[in-house]
Order: sequence, then C-alpha cells, then structure tokens
Amino acid sequence: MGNEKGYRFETEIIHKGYDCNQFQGSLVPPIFQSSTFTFPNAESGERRFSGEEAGYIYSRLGNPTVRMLEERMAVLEKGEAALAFSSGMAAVSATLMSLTKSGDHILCSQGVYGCTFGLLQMLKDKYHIDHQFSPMSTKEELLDAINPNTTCIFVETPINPTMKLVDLELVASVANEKGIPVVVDNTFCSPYLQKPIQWGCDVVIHSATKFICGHGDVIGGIVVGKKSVIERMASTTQKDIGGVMSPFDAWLLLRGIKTLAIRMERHCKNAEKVASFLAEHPGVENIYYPGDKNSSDYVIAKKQMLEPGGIIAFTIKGSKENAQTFMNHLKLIKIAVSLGDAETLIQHPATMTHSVVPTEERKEMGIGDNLLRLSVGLEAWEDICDDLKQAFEKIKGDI
Ligand code: LCS
Repeated sequence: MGNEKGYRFETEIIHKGYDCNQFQGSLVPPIFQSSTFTFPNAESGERRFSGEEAGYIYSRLGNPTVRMLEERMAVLEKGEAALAFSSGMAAVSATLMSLTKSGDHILCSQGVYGCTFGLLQMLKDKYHIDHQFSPMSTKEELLDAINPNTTCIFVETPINPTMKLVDLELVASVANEKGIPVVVDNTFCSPYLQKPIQWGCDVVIHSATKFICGHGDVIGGIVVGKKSVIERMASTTQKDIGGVMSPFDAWLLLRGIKTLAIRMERHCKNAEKVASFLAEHPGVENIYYPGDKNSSDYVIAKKQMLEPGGIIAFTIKGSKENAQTFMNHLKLIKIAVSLGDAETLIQHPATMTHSVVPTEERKEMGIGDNLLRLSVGLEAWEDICDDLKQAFEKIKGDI
C-alpha cells in the first residue's frame, strides 16, 4: 500500500502494512489466530528454517497480523524495520540484552520508568552490565559519563514521571561520534509528537500499551530501528526469550492506531487547558509540562516535539497524605497507573510506578512524595478541570 514516497502520517496510520486486495477485499485486517503454519513439503520447511525461502513458520517467529503492525510502526517512526513484543518491558529488555554483554555499561537518562530501573538493577546484579544516570544536558556532561565500555545510551524523553526532557539531537551527535547506539523510549510522545530517528537516534521503543493503543485494552511493546539491528533481535532476544505479541493484540493495536493523530490532537489540547488551570491553582506547588514556557526544557520541547503532549506532572502543596487525600476526592478522574487512554488517569509515582526505586534515588530523579502524574484523557477539558477543582476544595483546610 502506498506510493513511492509514501503517504502523509495521518494516512499511513490507517493504511500502512495492509493491502485489502490480498485478503478478499476485507476492509479490516484479518486476525491470523494460528500458532503454527503448514509447509507444502519437508524441503520447503527446511528452506524456511534456513532462510532460503520466505514464509511463516511458527507465530513466535512471525505472524501475518503482527507483521502488519510492525510494518506500520516502522514507517511511522521513520525506521527500516520493527518488532512487536508482548509488553513494553519485553521490548525494553530484549533491546538492552541485544545491545550489551557482561562487562558493558549503559548510560541512561536521569530517570526512567520504574520497571526499566528494576531491569537495569537486575542486569547489573546478575549479569554485570553496569549503568549510570546522567542529565545529558551538555556535550561535556555526556562525554564525561561515557566510558570505554559504554555500548548503549538509553533515553526517555519526556522522562516518566518528572516530564524532564533530553535533547535528542545533542545526545545523538555525541553518541554517533563515539559509535554508540542511542535507544529512545518514545512512549510518552508516540510518533505523532516525536520521531527520534530523524534526530539521529538508532532505536525507538514504545510501550504500545499507551498512546499507540489508546483504549486501555492491550499490553504491548514495539521496537523500531535499522534492519540489521531488528533482524538480530528477531533471531535472538525475541525468538529465544520469547516475549512476542499475540495476533489479537496486534489487531487491536492496528485498530487503535488509526485514530492516533486525532486522539493526540485532543490529548494535547486538553492537557494545555488543564496545565493552565493547575499552574494558576493555589493548591499546586509546581507543574512539570513540556508546554510550560517558564521551564528550561521549553526550548527542547519546541525543537523536537510537535506539541507538548498529554501528560502533566505536578506537586501538590503539602505532604504525601495531602496528595492521597486529593486523589481520593476525585470523581471523574480515575486512580490508575498507565497513560494515554481515553479516560483521564492520575497516579502517585512515589508509591506506585516508581515505588521500586529506593527513596534516595527517587529524590535525585525529582520524584517527591507530593508529586502526582496526570494522563489527560479525551473527555471535555472543562469536566476534567471541574473535577480537579472540587477535589482541591475538599482538601483546602488541610494544606
Ligand atoms: N516505558 C515507559 C516510558 C513506560 O511508561 C512503561 C510503562 C514501559 C516502558 C513499560 O511498558 P509496559 O510493559 O507496561 O507495556 N509505564 C507505565 C506507567 O507509567 N504506568 O503504568 C505502566
């Protein structure tokens, strides 16, 4: 599907990777709910295993519905190829294990999702793969943090949950000089807002559970990169560790992603309104939002993000107890981890997504006990603000 140059983003999210003419005109892609694929004869089976003949073998090694999603994601992220995984963490672990071996070093942004932090700790404790966190805010800081055994730079931007940004162009320019691959977890942006490969980064990861899905009904992961990198992962850390995506989940993601552009527009518009409301509310200490013109990260946001996105973090005046009481008074907004869904979700990182991070390191990352993270949904923004307002009123006397 598509012409030589390809179509625009809003068209590719709907069509790329699927040609209805190959499937009896079915408008919607079929779900190939089959674990294995029959070979016409034994010799053909031998050739497929050796790679001499194209064709499916077994769904852990590839499945047509999953392949459609992979093709679509590769094009959206401007990469050569993609792989789909059973979760974002399966994607992160397969990538890091593919790019490192015992004795290597991973340089990491100053903050990552809690389970990625847990994985880095496990790689260090069990497999002697070391890591170090860095703000990565200047060339000097990066050069200082790169060791002779650094084989991978891992970046989240915006960082979960502090919403700090990392300049992708800067990191890629330093890393490219040193020949070190840069992996970007693009979960908070989706390719609609940010395309790290265009800035010179090498590998892009998504928790597809979030904006790619958009409807809160799938756990999935995606990795996009150069064909050589993706092929190596497909035949090692994906095939042999086995965290593959199911055909049904791929189908749900192919459906969800069709509305990515219009959903992101609405998430962004709503978040802008909610951020203005929070910034002016006396119950709020600080907001952390890429669209905040007073933030030192605003220049980076303007450069590499199409819009500021749908996630806002903020500190509430007072203690952890105030934060929890505030959450308990919300009516429309749901208390839940995850993000990028139609429903507005709020969570308390210190006791939820980042509770595995030891207190000291959590503080260094900027995750205090009064920090809350809001994933602004697709509801009417006035209703979201009204809900926040009434919850603030309930705790007024406490702060
Ligand atoms: N990367 C980032 C930036 C994430 O936020 C998450 C999940 C993952 C990777 C892992 O993806 P999963 O395996 O869950 O598909 N973040 C979550 C969060 O902030 N709340 O709940 C999950």
